[in-house]
Amino acid sequence: MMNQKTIILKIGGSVITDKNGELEAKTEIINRLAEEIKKANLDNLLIVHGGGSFGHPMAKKYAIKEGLKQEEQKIGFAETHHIMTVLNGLVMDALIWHNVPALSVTPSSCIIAKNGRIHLFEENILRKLLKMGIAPVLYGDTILDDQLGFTVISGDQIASHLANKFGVSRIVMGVDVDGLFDSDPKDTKNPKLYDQLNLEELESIKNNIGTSTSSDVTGGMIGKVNELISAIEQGIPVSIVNANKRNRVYKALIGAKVEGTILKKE
Ligand code: IP8
Repeated sequence: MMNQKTIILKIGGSVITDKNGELEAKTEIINRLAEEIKKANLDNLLIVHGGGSFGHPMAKKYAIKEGLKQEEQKIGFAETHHIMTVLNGLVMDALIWHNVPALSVTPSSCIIAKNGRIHLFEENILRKLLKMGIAPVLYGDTILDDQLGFTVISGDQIASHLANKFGVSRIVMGVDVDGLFDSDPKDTKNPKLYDQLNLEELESIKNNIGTSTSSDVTGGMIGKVNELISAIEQGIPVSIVNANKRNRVYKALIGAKVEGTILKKE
């Protein structure tokens, strides 16, 4: 048995990479987040990160999410996975450098999808690591799919799936904006930040949520919210905070009051 309920931290790809560039990691931010994770000192943490300018452009170029249709996509499948291991390596470097006991768990080696949704997940390793106080680190990845041949799954889908399976206490989403706004904060002047939304409210404002990360093959902010709904329905609260701003992830991890949006069932 795990001592305390697990907390999931999902770090957005747009936080740890420059989405305007190609294969540009933001190593200073990765290091600062590793420092905040160390400072939070949790022995029940599971970390998931996104793909940003590493995974998405390549997944798009080879249409990996849509599945295997042509021979030429196979190298794209392999390359997209590989480039995600490179980004993951940078995250792991920072975590280990900051003395966080963390172990990379490769999604393509423990998950099989069916029509783009997680179908089989070998979770024993994650459970054992968590029991030992070692943080498993997963990421959005290219994985095999029983129907499509292969596909892409987002870190959000992994986070939400594990939240439901493990009955976690909460999910912290580190993104590149202050939380959920009534309009796209990257395109609008004076957007209003929601500090708390219940499921009903979330459903009613969903269409106004910004699509500024539409270069994502996995759906940007709307995709994120849609993935999280099943976890919120299970009563798992989700805090969305700006990971670009110092100590917001730290505060959310330790459960302190912090600027951002909390999504709750009621
Ligand atoms: O950034 C997608 O993960 P996400 C990963 O969490 C790839 O949506 C391979 C594009």
